[in-house]
Amino acid sequence: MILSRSHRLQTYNVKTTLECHVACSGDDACVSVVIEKASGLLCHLGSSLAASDCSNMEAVNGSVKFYKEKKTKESPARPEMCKNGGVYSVDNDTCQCEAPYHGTNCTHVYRDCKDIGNTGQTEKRPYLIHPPASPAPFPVFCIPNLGRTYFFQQTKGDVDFNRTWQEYVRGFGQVSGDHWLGLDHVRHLTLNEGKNYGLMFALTLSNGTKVYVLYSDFQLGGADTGYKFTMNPNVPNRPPGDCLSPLVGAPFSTYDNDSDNSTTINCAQRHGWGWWYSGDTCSSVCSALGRLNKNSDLWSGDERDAFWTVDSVHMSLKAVQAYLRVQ
Ligand SMILES: [Ca+2]
Repeated sequence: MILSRSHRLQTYNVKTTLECHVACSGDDACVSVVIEKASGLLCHLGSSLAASDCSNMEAVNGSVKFYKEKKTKESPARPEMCKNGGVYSVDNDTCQCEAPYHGTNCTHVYRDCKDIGNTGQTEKRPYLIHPPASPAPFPVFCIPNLGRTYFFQQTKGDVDFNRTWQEYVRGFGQVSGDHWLGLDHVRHLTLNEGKNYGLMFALTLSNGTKVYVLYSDFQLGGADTGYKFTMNPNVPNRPPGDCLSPLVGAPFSTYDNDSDNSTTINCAQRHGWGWWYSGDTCSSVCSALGRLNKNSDLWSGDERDAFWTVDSVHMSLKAVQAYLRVQ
């Protein structure tokens, strides 16, 4: 049997079967080949998938030894198939997707930096992501191969964290530098279906020591809860300066939105940054967002300065990063 004439594009004499497959791959319309052994080898390029429909075949004298289908693309990349702003490229017959979309038809979306890492990208830089719960895409700083999506970072000390409620909700600073991603964005990230996130603090004490504190199953509530967070209460090895455990169930506070459960103190105003404060002690074991101090190992005692409590000693901070990573 060979392909019926209406499904035959070209017929060549070839010396090897390989030559026939090469001819097919060079012809955009070719989706199958039938190689007929006659006096020599006849190569029929076909426009149909011969294997799946025998009505395309007809009997002839001689023997068809085999045919092989050309592997079809995952999905046709025609202009109308490029979704979400993707642009069809005639040159390489693909959709050029606009971030945060990717895939053959630009229908897949990066939900976090882990998704970006899964595509093989490794460059540390800002990327656009779009968790489905978010009404729009937004930029985040990523370390893709480690799956890190930054929540906030303070390394230069050039961004003032004494901000309003609205700024803490929406985010501030540039994600390529010191910044706060925003409570709404983090909330939407932690709603990503099928993903559980750990929240990691990576701290550089002013004496050069690095301290890492990991909280698993971190989940941020929405505006209706005051952005309270939950997490796994079993913090491994009780890390130095377990900052968050005492604050589970506390709503977020800023100087203009005091929910710190103290009737006498406005903790955010006193310290100069927004945080989950609780009670008259405010934030007694850590200050990730206070002013950095690169010159003194020990905390100055000024409540506006950053510190982390390690072995009951308040240590100065010269850098702090916090990121979410898929568990
Ligand atoms: Ca108060």
